[in-house]
Amino acid sequence: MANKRSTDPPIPPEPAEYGGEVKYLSQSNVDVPTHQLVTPDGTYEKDAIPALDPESFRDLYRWMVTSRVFNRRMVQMQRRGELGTFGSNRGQEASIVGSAYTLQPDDWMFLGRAWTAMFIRGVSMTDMILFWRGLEAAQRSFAEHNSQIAISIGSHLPLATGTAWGIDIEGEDTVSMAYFGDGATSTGGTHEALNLAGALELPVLFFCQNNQYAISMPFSKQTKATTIAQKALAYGIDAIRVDGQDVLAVYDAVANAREHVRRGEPVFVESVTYRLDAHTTSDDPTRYRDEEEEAAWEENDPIERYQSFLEAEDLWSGIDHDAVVAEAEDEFDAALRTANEFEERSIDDVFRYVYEKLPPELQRQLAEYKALLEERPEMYDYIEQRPKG
Ligand SMILES: Cc1ncc(C[n+]2csc(CCOP(=O)(O)OP(=O)(O)O)c2C)c(N)n1
Ligand SMILES: [Mg+2]
Repeated sequence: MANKRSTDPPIPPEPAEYGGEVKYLSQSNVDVPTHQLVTPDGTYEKDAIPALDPESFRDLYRWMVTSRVFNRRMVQMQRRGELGTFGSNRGQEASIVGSAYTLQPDDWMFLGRAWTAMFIRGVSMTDMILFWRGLEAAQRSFAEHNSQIAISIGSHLPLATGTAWGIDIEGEDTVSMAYFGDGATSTGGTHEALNLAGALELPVLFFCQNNQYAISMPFSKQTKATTIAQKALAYGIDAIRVDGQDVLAVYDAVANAREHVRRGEPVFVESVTYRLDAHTTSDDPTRYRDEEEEAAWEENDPIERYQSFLEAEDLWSGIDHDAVVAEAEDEFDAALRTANEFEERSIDDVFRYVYEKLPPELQRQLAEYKALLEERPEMYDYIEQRPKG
């Protein structure tokens, strides 16, 4: 590891050898291993397993199950018309939980679909429901260094790098972490964030969940790169590719990466996983992927794989699966009751939330918006009910 840059003044390059054929630098020469600790059939080498205490091993399981319960309940709510839309992360539990579990309270977190990480960091289910209902109160999690879901794809990566720059200037012993998807790596913001992080050697951890799709766009069409991990190398950033269905491998990789990041060596992690549900509740995946593919990934279930590890280690006896589910259901019921107590917000709130005094441009937009609603009152229903993606 350690990517040391020369600080010598630039000089014309010395070729290694003279003459001969034109040599290509090709990705086919780059060997990209994938870190895995527990195989899909549950085999592992005991010595390679991270040294966690028994309760932490069980915690990883509980968080993954809690995530699955939350996913199920939110999809049900949307189907009943109690939510505009929802983006499930079923299938990605190991990838999200294994990584988030390595973070320290003062670290900064920016994310997209990895919202389960918020719960691990103390954000309430109420706030997550409020977020998906479009209520600004959900943004209060930022006070605890947890930035709510970035809807504009890739927009949070420059923020994560900028935050890392602040950490560096202040000399704090924390890191900034950005979760994002395979699709986000095609945005300009991702390039800028990676380049600046590498050039300034900032304490930022880039965690890309390659869940194989950006809505209907498969990974094979997203990029000509054979892996996402190797993209980091061009920025002088070291990378790890990890099996995202193996919670212990993800934990191990990210805990290791976090140590490098603390020292100002940014790291890029590609976690290879799969989104089992639709992109959001507004999407129909049968239009772009077949059942055999989904069935193969259902088989590669991260929770079942981890259960077999817990059983082999005799840690399973300390877990009451039904009680974990019941507790998550109760927490969800209570969170929903609190969320339902929030009054419906007016259009004004959307404009007034950020600024104490509304800037002229937003004043103009608000007036235009109100005039439109007065002229065409039926638009109000359309705005409230329209599915978001
Ligand atoms: C700037 C921008 N362009 C387009 C969209 C519409 N959109 C929402 S999610 C998404 C795909 C994101 O794919 P990926 O980064 O792989 O994350 P995933 O949804 O798979 O977690 C797109 C194109 C958006 N939200 N923001
Ligand atoms: Mg994706």
